[in-house]
Amino acid sequence: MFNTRITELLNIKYPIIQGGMAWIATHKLAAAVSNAGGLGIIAAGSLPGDVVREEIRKLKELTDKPFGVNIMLMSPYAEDIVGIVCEEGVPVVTTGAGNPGIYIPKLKEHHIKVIPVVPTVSLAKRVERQGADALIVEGTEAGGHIGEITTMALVPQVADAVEIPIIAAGGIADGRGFIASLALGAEGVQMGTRFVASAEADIHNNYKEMITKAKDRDALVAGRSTGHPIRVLKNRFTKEFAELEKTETDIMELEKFSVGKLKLAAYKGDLDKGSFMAGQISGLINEIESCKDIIESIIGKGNQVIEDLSSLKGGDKSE
Ligand code: TUI
Repeated sequence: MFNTRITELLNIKYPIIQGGMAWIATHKLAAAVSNAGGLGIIAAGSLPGDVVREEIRKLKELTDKPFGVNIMLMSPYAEDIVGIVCEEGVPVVTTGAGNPGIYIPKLKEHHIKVIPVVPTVSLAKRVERQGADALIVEGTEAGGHIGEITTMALVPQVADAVEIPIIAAGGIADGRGFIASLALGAEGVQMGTRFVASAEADIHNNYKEMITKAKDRDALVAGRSTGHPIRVLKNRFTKEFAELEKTETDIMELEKFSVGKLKLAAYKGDLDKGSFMAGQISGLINEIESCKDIIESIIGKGNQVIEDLSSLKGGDKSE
């Protein structure tokens, strides 16, 4: 049942990984996903090392299943976090927002499985050469910091370009997206937005409701002019940010305007000033469910989709 190189590599029941969303992916969410048979991830985001170490220890009290830590490479603490995951015996590291190449040798020495997020074929090939164990291939449909290529176009191109197993991300929230990803050559999926709108996500309820109420066109891209585009749900913050971007405001000012706004969304649920990062698939998500229900319904619906598709099989038009 959906046993792939990813379930084998990570020693998990289902090939479903939780995204490492800064300020959202705490030990509570990660434990719920790991206990439901997926891979839960703690997001280091821009947290200092001692806080991340505590999160790892709290997670270990809640699960004996495999889990991971996401290292956001633009964080000033990225190098410290690499040291901490090595000391704490973390089994899996995912990385985002940069090339993790310089850290891979140390992580591998500590027998940590390294799975970078890549938004292009060229970076996929480079990190494979540098020793990555698998890749998370993330399309522009995703929430937060994004690349430019869609999941549909990027996943098969990376699948053809590398030997290591790949996990599709960006725009996936149900059994149809799961099976589509496998059809494109992925051996697992990573979901962020779907798990933000879960019962166990330890964030303000307004964030979850922003997602369940969102429609197909509500997840916009802000900050293209800064070189760090982020996908975020439309609100007063995105409107004011877009207006600032049209003016001569320099990049440092723009970055300053957005710093801290994600925390404001996650902790305070500030509907006007918060930055509610979320993917284009928000429009598909209408209910807050437990991580166990989310995962089991994806697997159940996935089996159903395969069955339905198999009736299309065959090429003899005369039948
Ligand atoms: O990292 C993410 N999503 C994030 S990180 C984040 S915190 C943040 N906030 C404001 C500005 C910037 C970051 C919020 N959401 N997803 C994984 C991801 N990684 N998406 C795209 C990339 C990526 C981009 C460029 C990975 C590597 C990369 O490499 C460039 C290079 O150095 O070659």
